Amino acid sequence: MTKYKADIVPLNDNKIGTSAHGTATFEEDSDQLTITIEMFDTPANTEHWEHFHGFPDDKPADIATAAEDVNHDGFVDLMETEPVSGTTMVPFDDAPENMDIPHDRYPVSDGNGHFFYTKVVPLKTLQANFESAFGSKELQLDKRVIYIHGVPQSLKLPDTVAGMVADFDAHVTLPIAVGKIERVD
Ligand SMILES: [Cu+2]
Repeated sequence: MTKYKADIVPLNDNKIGTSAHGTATFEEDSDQLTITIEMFDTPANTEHWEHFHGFPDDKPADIATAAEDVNHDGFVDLMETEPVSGTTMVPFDDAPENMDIPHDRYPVSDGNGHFFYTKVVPLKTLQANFESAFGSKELQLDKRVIYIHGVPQSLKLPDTVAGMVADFDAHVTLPIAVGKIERVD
């Protein structure tokens, strides 16, 4: 069994009015990946997309910070995270192994901005789909970062905030927290 964890720290907290934070753990054995994510102080009563992001080559991903706000609109949007964090890879939704990203089957926070997510994923299925998408079946979790997304539609976003994915707009994809996944020995 190989264990990984991530300390998840706020992003865009000065704009969204709450500092989302939490932890994620990943336990990988030969045929299962067990994922646990607990978040606090996210925007309340809101669906939160969550994924690991990374680079398809061997480059390690790093977390985005305010420095990634290259258009200086005060928000680090999804596109601005890509130079340091790479692309969206695997969702933490109702079926991570399917690697289906744009949909509404992600966790929803309660009235206090809390949610708890856990899922046992069939590793072989996930690895096969990961290889189809990115050319390698190795998840390389210690080279990935976890992103939590999502603010209410009522939050006013300037037009400069990008992040439309399929039918979902920048409110859904705006990053609210991020953590580097590290191996635990
Ligand atoms: Cu994501």
